[in-house]
Amino acid sequence: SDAVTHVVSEESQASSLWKWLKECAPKNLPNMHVLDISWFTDSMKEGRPVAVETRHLIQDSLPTLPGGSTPTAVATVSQYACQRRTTTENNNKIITDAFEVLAENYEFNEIEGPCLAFRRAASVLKSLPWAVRSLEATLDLPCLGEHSKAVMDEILQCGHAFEVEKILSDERYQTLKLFTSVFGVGPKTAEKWYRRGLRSFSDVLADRSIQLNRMQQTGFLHYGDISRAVSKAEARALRSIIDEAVHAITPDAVLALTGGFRRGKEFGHDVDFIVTTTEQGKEESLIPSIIRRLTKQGILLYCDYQASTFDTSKLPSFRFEAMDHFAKCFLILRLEGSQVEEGLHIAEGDSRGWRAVRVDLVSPPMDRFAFALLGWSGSRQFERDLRRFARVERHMLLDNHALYDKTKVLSPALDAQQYRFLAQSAITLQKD
Ligand code: 8GT
Ligand code: MN
Repeated sequence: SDAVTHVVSEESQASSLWKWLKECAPKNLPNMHVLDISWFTDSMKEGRPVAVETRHLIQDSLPTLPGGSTPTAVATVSQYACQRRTTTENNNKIITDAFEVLAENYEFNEIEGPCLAFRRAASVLKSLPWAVRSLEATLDLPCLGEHSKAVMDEILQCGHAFEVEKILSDERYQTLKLFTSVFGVGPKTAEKWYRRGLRSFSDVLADRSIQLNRMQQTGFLHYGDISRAVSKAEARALRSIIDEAVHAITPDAVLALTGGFRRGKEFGHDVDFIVTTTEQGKEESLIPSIIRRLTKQGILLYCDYQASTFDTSKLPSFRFEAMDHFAKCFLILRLEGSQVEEGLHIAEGDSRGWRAVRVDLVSPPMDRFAFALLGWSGSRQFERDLRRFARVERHMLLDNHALYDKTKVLSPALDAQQYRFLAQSAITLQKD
């Protein structure tokens, strides 16, 4: 934004920071202060932005070496996703798609270790700005085990891996994949249906002994729409709808887009928002009010509301993979074509003029906003590694509610030390 006056950075090389800034080419770059984190921590201590001193400045680096060549840094790839710069461009899609199939198959078989290992390996390959062409090129990369390397080698040699092809043509895998693609159907339910000999949606719907819950009924009803990706333009339209709703409810509402679209993805499976109010405590009634409003507008097709179970006395939670305690709701909204500037992302020949879209709202109290925003930005691997980095490298505990120093209790609001940690550990949001 051209309104930016101060840019704060930590642990980035002056040269790469300035290169990036110049690429972004904000009009007021000459008037911006480009500052080291010390300016920010000084300001936090003072409780106000302090005057910029020379020691705070990150100076534009010296010119590159004669001949225009820059020294080639030894490109070490971190084992932590939060320390890797990852763009939405995936140069190794053939390999990472294969890894995803293997990971998913392990997930269906409830074998956690190898499942995570393949997800981690895929995440490393997604972060590479180059395409892997030989096994040798991956020698220095972290998180690639024997199994991943064997699969990768086979793909590099013959374009596909036998093990992956076998899974893809496996009836059980295909069926579980199909069933779990329905909103409200997890691996357990899918497995149960498979064991009963059911293989298709019509098998499931014809089986009188199966009682679909409300979520699954909705899942089948809107299957086509929900399994179709949501576009950025549709996400923008939904943002306007939610924005209008929250501000009609309370003028001090705060709305933030999070999830995949916050990372810059072009498409997503849903749209995630954080909604809250600057007045602490007032956020409690916010989601119910939004739901009432959307119902009145006739655009609420499905709603699963979960009230807050947030209790500061019960923190920290040591169950990091668990859901957070904030009030939230999982919605399906009716989005009209007329509301989307670039038109709906629908199948050719679909002339309904509307589609159903999955929307998640989460509502943390304002003093937890930063943690909720970070926790919901994803990707899953990024979040997992950020927590692991906090634990292993910094002896801290991070979840969607707070960051804890294991040796002392920190204040709930983001203080200088916490900010420092977050700035240091999350060099950039992982874009995949
Ligand atoms: P997408 O394009 O497929 O929607 O990709 P995404 O936006 O990255 O995934 P998501 O499933 O919508 O989840 C967004 C992030 O929110 C993930 O990193 C996930 O770990 C985090 N998250 C929480 N709590 C919850 C929750 O209760 N439900 C969901 N769906 N995601 C949650 O921290
Ligand atoms: Mn999402």
